[in-house]
Amino acid sequence: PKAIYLKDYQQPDYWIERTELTFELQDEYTLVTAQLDCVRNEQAQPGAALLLAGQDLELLSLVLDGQPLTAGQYETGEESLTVHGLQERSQLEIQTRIYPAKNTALEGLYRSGGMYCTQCEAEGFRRITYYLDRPDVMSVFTTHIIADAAQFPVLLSNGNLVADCVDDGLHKVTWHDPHKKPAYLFALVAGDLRVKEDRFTTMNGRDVALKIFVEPQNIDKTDYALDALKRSMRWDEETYGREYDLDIFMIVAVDDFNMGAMENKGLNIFNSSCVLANPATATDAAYQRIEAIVAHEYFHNWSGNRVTCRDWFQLSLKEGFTVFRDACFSADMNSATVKRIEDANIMRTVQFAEDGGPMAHPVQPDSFIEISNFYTVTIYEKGSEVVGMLHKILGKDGFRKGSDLYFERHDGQAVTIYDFVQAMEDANHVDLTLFKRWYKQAGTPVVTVNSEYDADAQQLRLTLSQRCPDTPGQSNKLAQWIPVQLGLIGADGQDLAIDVEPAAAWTESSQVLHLTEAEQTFVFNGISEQPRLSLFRDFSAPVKVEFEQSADDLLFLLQHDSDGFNRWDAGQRLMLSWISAAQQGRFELLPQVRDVFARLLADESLDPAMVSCLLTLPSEAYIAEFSAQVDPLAIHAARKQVQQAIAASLVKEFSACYQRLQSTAAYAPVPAQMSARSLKNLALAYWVKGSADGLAQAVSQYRSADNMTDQMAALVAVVNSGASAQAEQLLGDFYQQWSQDALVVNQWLSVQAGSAELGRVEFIQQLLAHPAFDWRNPNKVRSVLGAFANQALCHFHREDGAGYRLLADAVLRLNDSNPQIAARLLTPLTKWRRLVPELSELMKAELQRIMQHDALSKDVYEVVSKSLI
Ligand code: B3K
Ligand code: ZN
Repeated sequence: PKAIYLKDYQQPDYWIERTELTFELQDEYTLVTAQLDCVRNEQAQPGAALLLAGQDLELLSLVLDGQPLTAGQYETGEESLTVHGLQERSQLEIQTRIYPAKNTALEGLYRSGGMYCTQCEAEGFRRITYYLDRPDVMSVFTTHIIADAAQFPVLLSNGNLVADCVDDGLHKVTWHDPHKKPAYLFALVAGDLRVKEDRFTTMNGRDVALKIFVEPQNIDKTDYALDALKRSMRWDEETYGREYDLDIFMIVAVDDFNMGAMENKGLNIFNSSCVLANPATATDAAYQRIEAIVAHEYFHNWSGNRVTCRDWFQLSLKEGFTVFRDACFSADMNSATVKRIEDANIMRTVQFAEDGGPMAHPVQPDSFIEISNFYTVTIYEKGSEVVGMLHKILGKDGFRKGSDLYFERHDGQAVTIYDFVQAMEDANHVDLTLFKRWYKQAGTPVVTVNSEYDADAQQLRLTLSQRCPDTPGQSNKLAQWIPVQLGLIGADGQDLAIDVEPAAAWTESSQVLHLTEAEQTFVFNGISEQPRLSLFRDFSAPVKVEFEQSADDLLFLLQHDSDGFNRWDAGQRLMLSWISAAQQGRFELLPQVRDVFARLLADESLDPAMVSCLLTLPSEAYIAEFSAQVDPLAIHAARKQVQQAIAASLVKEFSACYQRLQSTAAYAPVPAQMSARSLKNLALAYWVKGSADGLAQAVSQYRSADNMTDQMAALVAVVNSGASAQAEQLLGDFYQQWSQDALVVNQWLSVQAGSAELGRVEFIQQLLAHPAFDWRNPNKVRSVLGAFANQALCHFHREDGAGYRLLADAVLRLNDSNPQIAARLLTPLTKWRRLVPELSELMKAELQRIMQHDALSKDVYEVVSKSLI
């Protein structure tokens, strides 16, 4: 397999102005006829050949400007079709045959249960017909679908429905999308689906029909997504001035789907796990995920669809920006601080790990072998953080001016990340040259902090220096523009007034200090007492910070910092220090710490979800990211010891907090209730570990719960308590109750597979053989193998390497049927270099075994080969 480089980008020789597709869905196969109105690019030579991409297609016929083509006038390659003899304007008609029922890769047109659906991003459209399958080729699409009327009462595509009839047992429809778009946004759905409908009136009075299509048994699970959709539409009008642009907006839920959802123009297709919910089957966390993903896909209508990417190296142009947009939406709908904590957690555990591993790449990569491998936390979450830093640097109004200019200037175009930055620069008259390094340099910058207080001069000198470690193919990195949001806190817990030199490095409105050089010293004047430093408030930059602060200072910040994010961060740093002390056999929970925790638990003025965050220990993966060499078994044991100590010393407080938050109100997925439940269930989890009463209460909550949040939290608490008889009983009951609901069964699989108590290798093998498991369904694969390898770390890292072997076997098995999922599953195996030597060798050996397999997919080949360099 060969790499593709950003530097080789060239416009295509032809554009496709109009695309007319006809799909004839038959039992065994589907016939696709494509009429393409091609126009030669002004930059191309007359007579240039037309080079189209195609994959797994049977070519039936080719007609150019009315003349059937014969050998010599075209050539087919492994994954291409070259056509000669085009004029400046020509019409090409291509007929192909495809086999959706055999399509297990879930890219292009495929069958999922009784329905057909598509996934075309990034390069799936070429599995439907030969095409200029690249995002800079934007075309107006008309789609005809013909299928058996009894089996397929619902036939959908992008845009507006312009014809619909039944003729001789065949259902025939035509959809027309007036907005030109790249092929990756094309979609088709066929099935026997029910629909939930609503309407939305846009800010300029346009009446939009909203429709969610689901399989009949799921029609009672659509309310929340519909509500989230309407809130998203309103929010985008209010926050970005962006209005929806078609008369209809559709969402379809599909069970077999490689990722969360897809923003096809006017016809979003969702993994059913990211859209379907009712109180009995979905947890609060699932509701929040649905809200975020519905918003994300909707927001793409402007950031992605109206303005799209020139090429796939610009992927973060739409993904980073759209994640930033959905994060702000979620922050506005729920607790902003809790949302920020969740996002920082993902950055620090998953993204920092990617940055420190063999797949590290910049937000705008230079090359790739398989684009599917680049839908990463770096492109998405770090991309969003970079946009967020622009927001901090330019301020809310400046950012909005920039986004207005961006949308206005580039509407209908396929552009680059730098076009986005240019709009921000032009609208604000600033020079962001230095800032752009965030897009080109991979790796997590490390900021070192030194401070000196001079009581006589009443000055604080703060020296910040930055460095960025080498990453594959990149060394000697330059300083980046790092916004450091900060506060100096006095003994009374109040922020001191800031008067800093150089004054130009400070932005008062956002309380941001601009670090732009490798090392800089800032002098704060008029500081009458030694202050405590609160740095990188609100996680103002995605960096690692080296800063020694005493346990006393951290405990103070945990209680008094006016910045909620840094209260949490101080607590996490304390907990990390305890866990590392426990690893060295010298941990003890100090009485003053215990008292602080007790006060937090009893403080009714605090947001319960926030208290829940404050008292949650860093995950094993998070701890690993903060360790020089990773010993997963030692981390597991140390964390458990700290957890046990907290549970044991605060039994009364946890039980009291739990009782206080018991509620008789009917379940609703609303912020206040969700917040209370999160603390209640955290208290329960600790209480269960601390006493037998807690266990009894968990069993009782399980039995009486009328919603999945409480039922699942109780189940998890019992499973994690180690009370194996009770756990087995409840898990059995749970399966009995829910065996008919695939999404709930997936939760049941993942609770077990991800559990330190249960997730042993032999048990995972049993789950893989369970009737509820199915290798063809990505959600099931993630629920068992993803949960095992990413959460049950003490079993995955078993000393004899059996956990690694299990995962490698699964990767090889999926390599043929679904390469995208196979490559995703590999991620935990790419981290071998950071492990203790014994485990490192075992893990590397599994990668080598995969590498030796012949017929590796591009997806798996890229990840394994890069991991072994
Ligand atoms: N744009 C899609 C992701 C497509 C992934 C293709 N392998 C979902 C999203 O980010 O909104
Ligand atoms: Zn997206």
